[in-house]
Amino acid sequence: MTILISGGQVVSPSGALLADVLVDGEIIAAVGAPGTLSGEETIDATGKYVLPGGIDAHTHMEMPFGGTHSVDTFATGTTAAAWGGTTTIIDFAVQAKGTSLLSTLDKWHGKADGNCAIDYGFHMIISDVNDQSLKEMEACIEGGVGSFKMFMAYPGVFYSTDGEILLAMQKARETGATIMMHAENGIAIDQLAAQAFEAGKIDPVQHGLTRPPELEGEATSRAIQLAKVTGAPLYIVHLSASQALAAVAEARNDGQNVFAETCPQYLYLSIEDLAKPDFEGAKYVASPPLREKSHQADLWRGLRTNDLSVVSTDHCPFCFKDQKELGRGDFRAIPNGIPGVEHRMDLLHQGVVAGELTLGRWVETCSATPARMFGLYPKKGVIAAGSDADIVLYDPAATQTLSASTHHMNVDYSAYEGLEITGRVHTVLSRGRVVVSPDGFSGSTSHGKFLSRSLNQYLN
Ligand code: DUC
Ligand code: ZN
Ligand code: ZN
Ligand code: ZN
Repeated sequence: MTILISGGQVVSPSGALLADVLVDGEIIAAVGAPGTLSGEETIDATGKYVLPGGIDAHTHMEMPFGGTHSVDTFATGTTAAAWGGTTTIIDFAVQAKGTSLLSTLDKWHGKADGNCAIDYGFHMIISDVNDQSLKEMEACIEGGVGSFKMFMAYPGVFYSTDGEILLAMQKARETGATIMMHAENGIAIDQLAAQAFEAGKIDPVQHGLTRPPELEGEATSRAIQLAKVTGAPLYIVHLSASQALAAVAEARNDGQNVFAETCPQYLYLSIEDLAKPDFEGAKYVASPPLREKSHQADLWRGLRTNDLSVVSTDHCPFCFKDQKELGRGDFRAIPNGIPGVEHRMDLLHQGVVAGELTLGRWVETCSATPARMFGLYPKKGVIAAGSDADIVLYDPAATQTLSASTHHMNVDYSAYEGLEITGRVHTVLSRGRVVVSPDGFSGSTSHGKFLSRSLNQYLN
């Protein structure tokens, strides 16, 4: 069956252009001047943007953390993603200490395969660096997982020493893999957190106060130096602080292969949210923590100048009731994470409305660049003949109010409760199938396919 998407403005990193898009089965067959193509069915996109489907390169569905697990399953989380105009996620398989990377990958396939509404891939979290893990990095790459996250935070859990990071980076250099880094100095942070707790400071805001931005800046700089020594490409995940951004910008100016992502929560929320009374602040506990508002302008600028190349959500939902509440009495026990997979396209479109980003940059940071960074281009990330028909019709004139009462994520609160947004997803196609329309969700949680990715296409 062919579908013509007619009359819309097709948006790419170079801007917006009136064009028609012809979909044939799962693939885009042609992009042509208005009125030059025809299809068996037509979707009228007049007044809408026609975007390549969003790619959220950082999500955590069903992730074990601190004795509990994130509450979106692959089924609920990918359905919510589709509602918000995201047609691909890259989630993280998490190696537990004492287990192998390959058994971890099998385990994550077991959770996701057959249970996703949109296409999905995996990164691998390495938390046990040993000869077997290093060897198995090669098999992961063969299996379409060529990006590996490591942690400079969480001593005793996910943490790797500088020596371990060096070894994994050497392997990345050898194989073309990308090392993704959670850059916070966890050794120092754990001391500060213990001191605060012993002084009777137990509220959620302490989570932010004991993880100062300087310790993100320091870890980011250290990761950059380790990457330089080894020659490995480095991707800093969830960058939140001006200090870390400055380190990334300097490395990029020096010609190093360093990339970074930020997340909507760091652009819109702040430590003032963490300081909300009556334990409300727990809703905003994530790591790195929400910062002073003064960091936000730097992050928007970083997105404009490409020192920040990607916007991902770090979607990691824990319910307020019974999960965030585990940390009443000790902020250190609040599970870390903020839900957001549904709202990334909207929140960044709001940046366009506010004059922070161009339309082209919106699509570039939310779709085209993550596709290239993680080996999915041009199957994903672009509206062009031959690409998968992952297409979003976005209505820039519609308005909406974000709320837990209307979102589709399986979590009992919204970090953006009451926020008014100009713009709204109208229709979403995943590989040619209409999965969201004004009539509602018409997809299926068996539709999504595993994406075996190639290596970072900026470098390989
Ligand atoms: N880092 C993440 O990327 N996600 C959840 C928790 C964390 O520390
Ligand atoms: Zn599989
Ligand atoms: Zn992290
Ligand atoms: Zn994460």
